[in-house]
Amino acid sequence: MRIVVPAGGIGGARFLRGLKAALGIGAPATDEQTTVNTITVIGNTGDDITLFGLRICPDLDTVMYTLGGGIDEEQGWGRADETFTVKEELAAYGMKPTWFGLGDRDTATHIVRAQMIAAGYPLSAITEALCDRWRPGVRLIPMTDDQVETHVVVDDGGGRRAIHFQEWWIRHRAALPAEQIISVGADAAGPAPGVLAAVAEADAVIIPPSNPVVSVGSILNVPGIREAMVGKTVVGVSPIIGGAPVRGMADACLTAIGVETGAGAVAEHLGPDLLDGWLVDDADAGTVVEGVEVRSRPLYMSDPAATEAIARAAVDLAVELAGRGAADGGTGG
Ligand code: FO1
Repeated sequence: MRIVVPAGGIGGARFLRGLKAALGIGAPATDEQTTVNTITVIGNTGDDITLFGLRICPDLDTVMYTLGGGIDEEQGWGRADETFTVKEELAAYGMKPTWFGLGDRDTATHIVRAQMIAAGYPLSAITEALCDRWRPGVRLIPMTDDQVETHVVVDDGGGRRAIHFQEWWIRHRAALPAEQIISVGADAAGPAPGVLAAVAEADAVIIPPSNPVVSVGSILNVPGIREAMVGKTVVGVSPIIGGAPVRGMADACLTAIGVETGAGAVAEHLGPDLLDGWLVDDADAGTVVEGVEVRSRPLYMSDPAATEAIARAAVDLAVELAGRGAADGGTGG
């Protein structure tokens, strides 16, 4: 099977580890294995930020490190065995900002990326080059090679102003009420090379439990990507369980765009025209979304086996719905 996964950071990366296991990717090939399963990840680049002359791509790096074995497991972002000497030295020079956790090992990734940007390489080529080292076992393509950044409009008493998503997320822990969340540059952006072809060739699109606004939402904001997916069999995994996000602060993002923090509300927000299937946790078993096949099962990615089972269920639902679509002559979507 060829699966396309639009993914953000921590939740998406962890889900992808389970999806690889469910599809036998990375496991020793068995001789009875007839079909080759592949995963193409469309990575969110809206979190990207330029700091100290370096271009930092948090969600691309989180997927690359998590699937490549270099992630700080506890944090879910950044490198294992990390140190912060460069960060401390920058602060000693009075360099701002000091709120961003710039790790020394991680900085090597940002230097390679900055050097390749300076040499004229697009982000998609740079990501491919970085993945040559990490071998994540999936094809990782940024959603676009153009600059798209998520900025958040806040008013903390000093008047309305837009701050970078990372400042809102890290410095303010998303506690500053967001009046607007904007994908700056999205309208002028185009899908990166390979994105639309991967979606067209996919047997299914699986939307992981990433942040539906700033991760999945940013990817769908790139003109052409959502439209391409509508025609495919799409199954999503709810990032909200029992009215609360499993991790991170997706509720602050949903509130900012006027969407209720609920498994059903997120599916409605993503759109019944896009979603064919939606996995919700047993806590949300009664969820009904018009035009979407809702199934409930445990959704806590509490360990690798649980995550693999969730991914397996998403794939199985996609296969079922694709078959149903073929049966009634539809193309899914
Ligand atoms: N998240 C934090 O909460 N604090 C940090 O200091 C931090 C630094 C950081 C550095 C590199 C990187 O790739 C990710 C980093 N993150 C940090 C996560 C980052 O904010 C992600 O964009 C969010 O977790 C959303 O995916």
